[in-house]
Amino acid sequence: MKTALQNALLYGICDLGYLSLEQALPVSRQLLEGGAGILQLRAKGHDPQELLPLAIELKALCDEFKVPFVVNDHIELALESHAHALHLGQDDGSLSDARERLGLDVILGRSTHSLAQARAALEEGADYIGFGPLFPTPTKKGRPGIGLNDIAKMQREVGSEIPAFCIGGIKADNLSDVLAAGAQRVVIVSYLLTSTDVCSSTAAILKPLLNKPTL
Ligand code: TZP
Ligand code: MG
Repeated sequence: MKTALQNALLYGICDLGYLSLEQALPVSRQLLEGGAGILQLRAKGHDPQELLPLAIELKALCDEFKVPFVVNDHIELALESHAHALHLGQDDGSLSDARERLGLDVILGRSTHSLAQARAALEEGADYIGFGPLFPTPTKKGRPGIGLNDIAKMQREVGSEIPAFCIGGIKADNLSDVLAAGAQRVVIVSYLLTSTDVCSSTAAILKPLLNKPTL
């Protein structure tokens, strides 16, 4: 799955802040049919034990599409669902502890909110990073947007070593600005999950990502 991670340009999230449990699986399938190259289960405020059946279904779905399945925050849930990856925020514990428990094959992702944090995540052994939020976003309330100015530098220093996904407030209207600033890969949550046709919106977002020049 590490090769699949290298190929992923668009990171989709099954976020239970936007989707009901009933919608989670069919909408995730639409994200993957539209071309998302990696899929995360994000379920803030949910009891991780109750998420196990969904996590197992999403893992099987991701296996079908040969894309990595990522569990956000919960190491036990990642272990029990045999997720390909675990994503940890800045306050979610050390990557080396997670690596010890999960082994070398599991992909570890880290959220970063500055160039310094992006550099540190690379040092710490992250397999990929999220970088943002670029713009303020209701999906991550209370965190200011970091803007576009550091993307090119982050891309050169960190994104040349591990996949770096820009995140936060990205939608069809501002994607060209984000790409012009140097982004190579993106995570998009609310714009895709609130779209009336998730599959076509995902495919439309993917197109310019496939055609962008590398730095
Ligand atoms: N981390 C930084 S911004 C963000 C996360 C999880 C949310 C991104 O969601 P959206 O809806 O695409 O702005
Ligand atoms: Mg977290």
